Amino acid sequence: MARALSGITPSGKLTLGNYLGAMKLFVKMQEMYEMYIFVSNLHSLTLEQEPLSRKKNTKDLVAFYLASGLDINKTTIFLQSDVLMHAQLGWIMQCHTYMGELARMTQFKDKSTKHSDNINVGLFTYPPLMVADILLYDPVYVPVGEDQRQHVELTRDLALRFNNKYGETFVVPELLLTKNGAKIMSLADPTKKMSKSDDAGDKGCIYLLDDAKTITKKIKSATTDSIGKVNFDEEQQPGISNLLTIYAAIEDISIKEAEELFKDYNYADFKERVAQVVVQELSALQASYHDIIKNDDVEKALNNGKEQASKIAYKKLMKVHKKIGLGI
Ligand code: ATP
Ligand code: LTN
Repeated sequence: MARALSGITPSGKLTLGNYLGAMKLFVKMQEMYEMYIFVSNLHSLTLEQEPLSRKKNTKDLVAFYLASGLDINKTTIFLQSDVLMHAQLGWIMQCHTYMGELARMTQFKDKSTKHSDNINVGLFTYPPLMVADILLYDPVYVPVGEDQRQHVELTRDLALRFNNKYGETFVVPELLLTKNGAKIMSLADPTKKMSKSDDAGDKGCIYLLDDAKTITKKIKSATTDSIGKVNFDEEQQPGISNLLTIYAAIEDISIKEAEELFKDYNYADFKERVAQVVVQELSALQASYHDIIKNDDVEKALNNGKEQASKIAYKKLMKVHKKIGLGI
């Protein structure tokens, strides 16, 4: 089975976007690939967050991986900080990356504009750490959203650069765009991505732990348009298109099928129906999340993940050390 690897950063409360766009996809992928899924908590240090909230977001992320259906017999789930080799290969990768390459990264430009009071060096050198996260495990595929494309391209460049300079060391991974998973937009401003670290996002975001009343209220007040017909048209009707995307992703049907289903609905009835399926899906997810927390399943998964991931990462790091002349 080919290997695939991805991670999510515990930078805030998880949203419906993370679930439909990433987690649900990982669950499907574990039937086809040998999956490595981790919590990129070292990356979360680039943005300010209270330690207790980082801790809770981290534990919740693992609990939701499990609640979504990731199975530790098929997927290795681990914390980035539990596998010390990430930081070490990250340093080695920094020393093979040019300033110009990092200065081009649009995520750095976006995040440093958004968080102009905290432009720390880590925000700039984050991509070589992501390169290390990937190359330690030799995955063939890296499923991520469009926003991570540049980072995966850098990973390919560095893998090739390293292999050419020191001899075959890393598998050159391929980007697997998660665009088949849904891209969920903010309910308040459907031209922007629903994002967990968006401070103004509360109204626009459905959080995975929101209760039924809150979810329904948010969906009912989602921004739409004055056209009055349920169509999928991201340009003219971004709000309605977003709700169709959410419905289709939850029901596992195509957007076309969802469009057909609702073609005679008015907006109020359509929103009502979307709210129902979201509430239904998230109630089940939440029930499973609470069981997982209660049974210490997070700790079990992470102990197992740490051990398995460390073995592979250690072997790869030692190979790198040898190639570049560390040690005698
Ligand atoms: P941040 O606000 O910290 O950038 P985020 O909520 O945008 O966080 P990430 O941690 O960057 O999420 O992404 C984790 C995974 O979830 C990625 O694979 C990403 O593509 C996916 N994802 C995040 N938001 C959405 C969304 N709105 N729609 C679809 N997928 C999403
Ligand atoms: N940067 C990613 C999370 C991430 C990741 C990775 C994804 C960190 N390291 C390695 C895939 C592979 C994000 O913020 N979405």
